[in-house]
Amino acid sequence: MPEYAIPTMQWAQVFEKNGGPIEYKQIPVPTPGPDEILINVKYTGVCHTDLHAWKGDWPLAMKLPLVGGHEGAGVVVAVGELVKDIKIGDHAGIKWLNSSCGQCDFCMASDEPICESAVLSGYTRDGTFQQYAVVNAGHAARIPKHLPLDAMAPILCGGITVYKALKESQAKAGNTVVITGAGGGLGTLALQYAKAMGFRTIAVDTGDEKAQICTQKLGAEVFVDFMKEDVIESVKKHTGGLGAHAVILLAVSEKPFQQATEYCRSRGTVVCVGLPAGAKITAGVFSTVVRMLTIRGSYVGNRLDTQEAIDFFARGLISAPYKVGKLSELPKVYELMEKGQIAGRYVLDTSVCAPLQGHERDRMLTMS
Ligand code: 8ID
Ligand code: ZN
Repeated sequence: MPEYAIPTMQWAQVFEKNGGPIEYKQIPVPTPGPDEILINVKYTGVCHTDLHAWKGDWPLAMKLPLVGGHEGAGVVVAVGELVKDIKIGDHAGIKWLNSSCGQCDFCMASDEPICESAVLSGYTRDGTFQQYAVVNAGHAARIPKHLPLDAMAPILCGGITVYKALKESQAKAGNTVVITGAGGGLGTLALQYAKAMGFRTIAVDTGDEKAQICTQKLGAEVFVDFMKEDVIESVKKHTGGLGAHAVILLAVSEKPFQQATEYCRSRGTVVCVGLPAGAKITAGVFSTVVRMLTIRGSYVGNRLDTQEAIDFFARGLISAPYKVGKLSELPKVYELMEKGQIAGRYVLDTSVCAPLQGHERDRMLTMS
């Protein structure tokens, strides 16, 4: 078993209050409890959830000060005394679910994301925007050693979440699924999982770069630009007038949540995944009843969804775009994300941490 020298201090991105400065600084390395492991995070994805957490725009209490992040892929460097099946040197991942009670009705039914005592990485517990992070061993994702950890990181929230949502959609091979927010982190992965699962896809987002990626690289048959086109009419036109069999709502905007039932086919399913602050989903009761529509929420995935999502990736079926930056660049990533300017995911390399240079320090201050 290889031994790793674990430092006492490490680099992290920390904020003390919602919307306040994000400080890139050195903090102590955490110690794992008896049923936990310590992971040397090599890469962490930046999910829009992390931006919601920094802003504090959800009705859900969080830890402060906080190290955000919940898509961390790395190497196990310490294991608690009760952990038997994970060894030092293994590759493992940290996802949104950091632990759950294991005893409630939901946990017993493998529905641990809705456990009321769930601990959330980068929200109620420090997450992956640091070089060393702790996770409950039972909830750590097992990552086969031959898989690249940078491409793996976005699978740990984005991949699992969209794979689960596609399963919840009840779509069958050959059905058409609309992905709104298709050019973003979750959306680009959703197009790839949908393709691998045998679904046809219509991508809804905006801009030439996202249009090109969605149709040329990710398998969408049609791209609908929500800034230029009437989404309801376009989807109906491309589905023979009946609408799509399912809609996966990933956009961080309320409007698509208001429109979705109008272009979902009778008997179809609308799956809410994106979490725009304060948004509501509305649908006419009459049409929901007489068209037998299903509207449901889908929230990350359980441990089996996790391993299945990783397995799709391991079999070479999932290739979504991502850019790699440094952990120190997190505020810049939030700026780009807020403007909708990231096609795919931004992944941060946590191994190249060093004190900030003058111009980088100025940039951090503009975010406060
Ligand atoms: O378990 C869950 N339910 C879960 C898990 C992970 C993430 C939910 N989320 C939530 C996040 O908190 C966030 O609210 O899913 C949402 C999307 O996360 P993301 O994919 O990480 O965000 P992004 O990369 O910024 O992509 C958002 C895309 O939506 C597009 C943007 O152009 C961007 O490409 N978009 C917007 I904003 N408005 C749109 C509209 N009206 C739109 N696309 C279509 N129509
Ligand atoms: Zn996420």
